[in-house]
Amino acid sequence: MAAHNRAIPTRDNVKMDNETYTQPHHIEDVEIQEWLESLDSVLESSGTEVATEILERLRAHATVSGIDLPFTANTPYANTIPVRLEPLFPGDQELERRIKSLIRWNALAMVVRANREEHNIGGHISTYASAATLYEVGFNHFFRARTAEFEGDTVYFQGHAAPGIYARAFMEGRLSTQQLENFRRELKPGGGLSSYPHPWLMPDFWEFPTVSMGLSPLMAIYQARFSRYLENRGLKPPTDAKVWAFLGDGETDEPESLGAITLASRENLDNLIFVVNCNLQRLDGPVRGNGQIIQELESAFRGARWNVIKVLWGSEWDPILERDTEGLLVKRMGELVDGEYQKLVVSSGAYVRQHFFGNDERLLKLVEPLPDEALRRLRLGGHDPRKVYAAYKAAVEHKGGPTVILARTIKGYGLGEAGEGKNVTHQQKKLNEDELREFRSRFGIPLNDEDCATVPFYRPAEDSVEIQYLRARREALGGYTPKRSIRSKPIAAVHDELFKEFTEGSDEREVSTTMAFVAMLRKMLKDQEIGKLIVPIVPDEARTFGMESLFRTVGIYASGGQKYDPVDMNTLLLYREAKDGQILEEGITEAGSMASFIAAGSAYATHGINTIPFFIYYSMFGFQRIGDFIWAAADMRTRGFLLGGTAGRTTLSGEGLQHQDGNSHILALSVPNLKAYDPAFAYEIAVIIQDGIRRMYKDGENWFYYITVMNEQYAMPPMPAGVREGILKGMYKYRASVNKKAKLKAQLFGSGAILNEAMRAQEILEQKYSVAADVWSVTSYKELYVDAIETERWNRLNPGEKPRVPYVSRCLADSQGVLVAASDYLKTLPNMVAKWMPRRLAALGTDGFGRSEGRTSLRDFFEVDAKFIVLATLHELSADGKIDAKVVDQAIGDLGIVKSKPNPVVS
Ligand SMILES: Cc1ncc(C[n+]2csc(CCOP(=O)(O)OP(=O)(O)O)c2C)c(N)n1
Ligand SMILES: [Mg+2]
Repeated sequence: MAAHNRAIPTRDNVKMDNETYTQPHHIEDVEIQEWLESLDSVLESSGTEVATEILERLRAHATVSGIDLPFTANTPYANTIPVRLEPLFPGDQELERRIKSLIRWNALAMVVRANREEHNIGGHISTYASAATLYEVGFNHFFRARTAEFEGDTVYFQGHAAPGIYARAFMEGRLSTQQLENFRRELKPGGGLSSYPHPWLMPDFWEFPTVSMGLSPLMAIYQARFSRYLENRGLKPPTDAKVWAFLGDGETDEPESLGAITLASRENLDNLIFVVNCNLQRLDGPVRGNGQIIQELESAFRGARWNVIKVLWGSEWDPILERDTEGLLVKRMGELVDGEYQKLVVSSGAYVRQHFFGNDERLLKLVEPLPDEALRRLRLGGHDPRKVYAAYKAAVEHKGGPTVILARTIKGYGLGEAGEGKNVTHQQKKLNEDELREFRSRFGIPLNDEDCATVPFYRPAEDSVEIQYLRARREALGGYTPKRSIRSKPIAAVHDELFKEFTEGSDEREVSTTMAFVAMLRKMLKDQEIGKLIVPIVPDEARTFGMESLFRTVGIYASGGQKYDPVDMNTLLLYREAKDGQILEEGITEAGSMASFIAAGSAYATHGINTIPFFIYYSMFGFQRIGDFIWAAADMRTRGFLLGGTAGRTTLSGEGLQHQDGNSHILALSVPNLKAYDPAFAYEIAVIIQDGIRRMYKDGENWFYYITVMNEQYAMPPMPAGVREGILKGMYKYRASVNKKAKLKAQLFGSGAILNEAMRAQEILEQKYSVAADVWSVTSYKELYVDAIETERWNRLNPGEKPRVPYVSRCLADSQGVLVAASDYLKTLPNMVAKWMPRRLAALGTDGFGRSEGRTSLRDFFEVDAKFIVLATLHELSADGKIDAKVVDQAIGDLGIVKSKPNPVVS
């Protein structure tokens, strides 16, 4: 029967259950009662292990006897931890409640005041309102700070709960009234607080950007795994530090949120704890109005072998549940869909009695002694510190795998008419005076009516019991959190020797820039100082980039070691996995690989270790696919190298439109602290990487790098003298024309593998058309652009001073002739610096969809090969009146260009 297979109760099977239930059930009940009682007695006399064994045997027996038991990964809609196993709450619950209430008030005040000050400045009240207990139990009892002796726990805070985290830091005396006053107004004198957790904007406070939903759960998983990687590789001692990730229930709909949960269990990450704030609502309305998000998540996580702890009902429910010897109440709890639960939140006690308990006389009886008001105030688990404490304690003590806590809460808890449980609550930013007073009274904030109206921030005196208690708790846990600090020491060496070999050329041997990079990586891995710090990351693409020899030399990280003899054991390039393996072979997940890159590239702060990640991937699956993770990496001040492999729309042959990347350098423009390079030669890469390591890991600058590498093979020339600065700044003259007498002149700009096309064009132009052309290698249009706009800005702000000249203009100041640029990326890349060039620029590029074709045909199709560079040059000369248009027309024929060919931009 279909209904049998449902793990989650829906209206249909609820109805079915009810029908079964309304049949004469007397005998059935007695029987059930007997079974339950015998289980209870086993539990009492022999404990849970024996009871589990019996149930498992019973299940097996049932299957053998032909009973088709429905599969379910769900447990009943009840707390996972039974009352009898609840630990004692170790804190002063009343005092903690008072502190929490004050934090609630200040968080609310921050948002309300900000929006009074400036209409629509935004901010969120209801997310923190629902999560306050979840955080406060953590702050008072669990989150250990980073200290000199202990690395500390890592906490990913739900982005929209930021006001609550600020309000706590205010109570701790870490943030001033003025800073709170300037919430979301960072440009105010004295600074303000950023809307959400942004390490870029508050580098001493926030560690992890979390507000783009779905990123933090995935980052947290890889963070926890990276911690183990550091331990297994001997880079840090093993600790019991935890990674906590707080997420919204709505957030779990992002594919990234649940996308890597099997990695966490596969890797036995018992250092990882997810806390899902299940307020059953998202921005627009219920997360699963017609279903149950908690049960859905439970089955997903249990299916992925996580330890799932449901915290659904508060202590007030315990005595009622205890009276319910028949299990009717738990059954009823599992019947409601979330839309109904949400309705109960906003309803009166009488409504709850009638609509929740009212469908069965026996249920009504259970709550008969309770007045309506008490029914309305039956707390949910996520608002009960005792229940939350029990769950957290169980989570930190759990061994062998990750834990997820599904905590039921109310969105906008305590806002009453102003939004508690209402669909509009996410957007609530303004409370009127009555609503403020009600909130004040409900949480016992010591403010009179008049003061209340001005929504002041409230912090008890330094010597008050509240502040003393809060400080003492944090002291016991090592200090304050969140707090970001750079804990690593800069590296020492400059590594000239390491890179020298790559500046000497390949002696006519044809190699690709990818091969050159891999050779550099191999060499870096052997270096005394940085070797062990290198973290190579690949998404199942090592063979694509010729990195398989590294499997043998440094090994693939496998937390449990290699449990089998690899099929290629006796070969040189065997697939070697090891507990201390260095390569993070992530499998086919660019998002996961990027999360590893972020963990490794921010370890200088999180762990105080200068790990240097090199993440190499198909360039098309980088910015385009996981751009938001790259943006988060930037926010986090992540350091390291992204290598866009098989780059270039015409350099990657055969693969067609989903692989051929002509976009990534355009997308890289948008990341402010990213340096993006499109190098042509091995020595250029060597210069960029060496300088990058110096800047990031020696001088502590907050950059990260994007370098495209290609698989077209050609001889790598030795490095000419004096080009180092030009490589880093974005361009240098690579090969000047030897023809000093020619009247016709041109400057050709090439990048990446297309530089070779520019050089071929140079030869054709000299030999066939008497044009003396200089060839420039443009390693980074982004660097040229950023320098130019900065220079322009300086000039604008310093009108009386001698104007500065952008680097690109300086390079070309004495140049002669027409200007033609060609790259394997969109035409806009060279065009964006055209205005700082001394004359008009003709830009060739690869706008349009890729094609499955060979390199030669692709370059012809996209019009970026030598002949099109020649044509563009001649056309520019003709436009300048230097040659006749007929020469150009003739050249089209001579060069073999077909005028009627399709337009690559739109075909
Ligand atoms: C990727 C992404 N999409 C959309 C949003 C906009 N957004 C912010 S909060 C929110 C609803 C959050 O609901 P939930 O995750 O349940 O958190 P709650 O506030 O209920 O705890 C949405 C859609 C976002 N921040 N990130
Ligand atoms: Mg929610």
